[in-house]
This record gives sequence, structure tokens and C-alpha cells, in this order.
Amino acid sequence: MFEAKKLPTVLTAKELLDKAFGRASKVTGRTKKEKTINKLSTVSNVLRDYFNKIIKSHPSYDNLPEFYKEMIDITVGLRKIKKALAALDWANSMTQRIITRSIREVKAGKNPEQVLKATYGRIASIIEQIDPELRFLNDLKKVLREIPSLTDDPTLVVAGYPNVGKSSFVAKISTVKPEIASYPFTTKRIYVGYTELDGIKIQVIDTPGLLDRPIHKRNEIEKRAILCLKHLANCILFIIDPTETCGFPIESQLSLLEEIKENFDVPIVAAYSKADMHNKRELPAFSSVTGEGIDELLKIIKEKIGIDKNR
Ligand SMILES: Nc1nc2c(ncn2[C@@H]2O[C@H](COP(=O)(O)OP(=O)(O)OP(=O)(O)O)[C@@H](O)[C@H]2O)c(=O)[nH]1
Ligand SMILES: [Mg+2]
Repeated sequence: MFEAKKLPTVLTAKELLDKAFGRASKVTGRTKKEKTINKLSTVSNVLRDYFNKIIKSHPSYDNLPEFYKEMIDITVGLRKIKKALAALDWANSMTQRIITRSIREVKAGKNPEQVLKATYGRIASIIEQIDPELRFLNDLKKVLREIPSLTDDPTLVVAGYPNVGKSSFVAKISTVKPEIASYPFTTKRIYVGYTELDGIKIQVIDTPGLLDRPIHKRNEIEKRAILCLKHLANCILFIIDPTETCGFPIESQLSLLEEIKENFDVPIVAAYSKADMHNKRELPAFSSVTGEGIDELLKIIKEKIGIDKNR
């Protein structure tokens, strides 16, 4: 699985030049000519190793799971990342070509000091040209780190209006304390819990702010974020609070359910929450307070997730 944590910090143009020229300044040689050649080789090695390290540290974005691809695209743009990496690749081959040519000139008898000065100047100008890309790649690391790390386990997405009892349900069924991550592009948080059904690990995701209001009223970014749950969900649990203590009439809750049905083609299980407060049983009803109905609900979910496991 892709781990943004493993991406290295990216130096700015100035820092990278300081690193390369600094290393070269410590190099010696028996003659001026030899010393210059050694310095140029050092700069060449430092830059080549550096660029290769950064470029290799990135995954093949096209091959990432759809969820991540979509998340990254919404957040920073895949094209922008590819362009930045291509710029580094360009700077890498340009600087290598310049240094190779300069070494040849020194070997052929050109004034070593003049060649070194001119070469440093040209290298600096190339590296400075890609300063925005270097900075972008460094910021990217911070942004990508915020994307929730999810597993490939069968996934249940929990939906429903605010206060219907989504988080209580996730907390109730989780064998470990749910992890909290945030979507990088909003202040919205995502809660990821795990439970086990007959030995199968199930990832349970609570997405406050996403599937808790009419989709058609959302802005474009939110719509894309909602749709990106498509790549993730094997099943959606839609929680309805028939007591309306959540503050939303049951009609609104049902029409959101309809909308989610139209937008997602995964199995959807609708259930009543807060079963300790009412006697409605047209749908599976559960209580996160008393635990009533939870096992039965999980059984239904397990069957539904099982149907769609081969994605
Ligand atoms: N009596 C009773 N109260 C519940 C139950 N589940 C949740 N609640 C209460 O309902 C309120 C909302 O529960 P949450 O789990 O935070 O609801 P939520 O859907 O996650 O809400 P948002 O995160 O705001 O969307 C809280 O005050 C809970 O204590 C239940 O099974 N029975
Ligand atoms: Mg919640």
C-alpha cells in the first residue's frame, strides 16, 4: 500500500545547490585540473543521486487504488505531480550533460577555474528554474500524508444524517479504537474502525459531512469526494433515526437514502438506530447503547459484503 510518510523531504533549489557545491568544495586533487574534475564529478554524483532518490520515492500514480488516485487528484492534481517529477527528470539530465561536457573541456586543456565557474553558473540556473517544482513536491508530502490510510479489506461505509448515531455504531462494533484522519481538502474528518465478522476483517468508515446531506446540493469538490467513496465501499449502512431526536424528519432521511441508492451501485443496508427509544421494526433496528440488534445487523451486512467481495 502507498505510504506518503515514506516520501522524503525535498530541498529547495538553494539548499540543493548548497549541498552539491558544499560537498564539492571539500574535494582535493594533485593538480588544478584534477581537482576541478573531481569537484565536477562530485556535483554530478550529488545531483544525480538526489534527483533519482526523489523521483523513485514516488509511486506510479496511475497504478494506485482508485480511491487514492481520485483523492490525490482532487487534492493536488495528478497532472501537476507528473509535471513536477518530469521537471526534476529534465533538470537531472540537463545538469549531467553540462557536467560531462565541462569535464571533457577541462581534460582537453581549457582553463579549469573558468570552466568550473561557468559550469556552476549554468547548473545553478537550471536548478533555480525548478525551484517551484521542488517546493511543490515538498508541500505535496504534507498533503498526501493527510489522506487517510486505508486497507484493502472489505469496507462498510456508514451514512445517514447528522446525529443519527453513526459514530456510536462505529465505536460500538470496532474491535480497536477508530482512527481519525482528515480529508486534506476540507476540515472534514474520517473515522476508520475495524471489526471482524467470522474471521474476516471489515473496515468500517464513518464520513461525517459527506453522506449526511442531500448530494445534489453539494459543490463540485464535495461531489467528487462523495463519489470517491464509490471506489471504497463494498456496502453502505444507511442509518435512520426514527425518533427524529437527531433533528431531521424521517422523510428527509428517507429521501437521502433514495439519493444514495441512485448514486451508488453497492449493496445498501438501511437500519433504524436508537432501538432502545422506540419500537419501530420495519427495518433492522439496533441500539449502540444496549447492544440490541447489533449482531443481527452485522450478519445482514456480512451477507451483503460477501456478494460484492470480488471487486
Ligand atoms: N438512546 C440512544 N442514543 C444514541 C444511540 N446512538 C447514538 N445515540 C445518541 O445520539 C447522538 C448522536 O450520536 P452520534 O453517534 O454522534 O451520531 P452521528 O451520526 O455520528 O452524528 P454526526 O457525527 O454529527 O453526524 C449522541 O448523543 C448519542 O449519544 C442509541 O443507540 N441509543
Ligand atoms: Mg459522528
